[in-house]
Amino acid sequence: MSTYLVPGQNTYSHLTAIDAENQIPTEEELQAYNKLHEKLDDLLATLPKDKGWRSPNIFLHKGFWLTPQAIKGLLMIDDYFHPRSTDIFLATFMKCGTTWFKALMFATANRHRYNFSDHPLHHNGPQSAFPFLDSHIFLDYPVTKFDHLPSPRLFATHFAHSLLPTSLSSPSSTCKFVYVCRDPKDVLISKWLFMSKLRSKELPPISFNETYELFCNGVSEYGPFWDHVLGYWKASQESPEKILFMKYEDMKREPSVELKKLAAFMGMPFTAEEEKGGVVGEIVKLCSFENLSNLEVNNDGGGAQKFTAQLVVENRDFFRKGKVGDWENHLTEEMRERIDSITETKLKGSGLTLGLTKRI
Ligand code: PAP
Repeated sequence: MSTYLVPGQNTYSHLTAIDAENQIPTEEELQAYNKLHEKLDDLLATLPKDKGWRSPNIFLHKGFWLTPQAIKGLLMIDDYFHPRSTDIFLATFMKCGTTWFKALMFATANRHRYNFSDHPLHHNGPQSAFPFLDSHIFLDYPVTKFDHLPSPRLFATHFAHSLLPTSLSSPSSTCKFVYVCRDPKDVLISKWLFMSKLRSKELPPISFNETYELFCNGVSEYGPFWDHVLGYWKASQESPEKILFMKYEDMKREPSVELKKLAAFMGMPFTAEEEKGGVVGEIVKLCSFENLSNLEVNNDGGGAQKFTAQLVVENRDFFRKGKVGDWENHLTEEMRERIDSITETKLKGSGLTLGLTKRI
């Protein structure tokens, strides 16, 4: 059974999406479910594969490296997800700020409902603020339906823009996307440490040098990193009213300015009164690394987020340092140069610059 925070009531509550044990699928649903798995097996048999960071293999599907579970999620989204015109997505490559922006978007969207002195984010990990569509879609057997969620619904995804179904990405769709990117050098360090923790104990450990090579070659869950960023960057240039392109580093540097941009884009701008009353500052403080990472639920309290039947991640694993430039403690000058040069080459002519900070 999957749970996530549901706004719209006097206080927060958990929604039971579909109780897997109580739900009896119809014969038709069962057939469709089995067919989808056959399709998945057939597809996997044809795709190039390479080494996964957490699991044995990842597969190259339509230009992006995905786990079999992620490909299943994609097929299920194609078949079962019904977008609403008011849906807002948080799209990120892994370790670019999902946890932080989930908290910021949830707190912003629900600022009239909750008191900052006793907020749902004090008692629930930010990852549970709203569904991670890529895996939540199949968390409840045979499929999770999100019809109970009040509009505007919030979802998170790691899928590249070109992988999204046309119902979400076509010019006629009015769904909005907030895309967050980050210096790939910090992403690499954060992802390697995170994935090493989650890596199956039955597999041999994966060394940093190995993941560094894989990352540079684009072989990384949901990657290549640079193609992921560029896909959303180009789409945001074409449809700025639909895609807001943000950077982790900008949010760190000027959180109030960036949060105001975010709220306005979500269609929930702060009023002059709210600004005067300090609401922007309250949200920034509530969602800050210092505040969230010290809460019991994100610390020793044992809070966890279930992604799939096999993958449950402790809340504390989503908080490490929360800093810009931690790569300096891990990369040699040669490694820095190589990643920066890939970034420069890949982004050339796009108008986007990313993470070309030299060692100070
Ligand atoms: P995900 O893609 O697996 O969901 P995501 O939340 O994007 O992970 O990334 C986690 C990173 O964000 C961690 O970075 P680090 O390893 O470099 O430290 C984590 O510390 C950081 N992070 C989590 N919450 C916050 C926050 N409130 N403010 C700033 N950074 C944060």
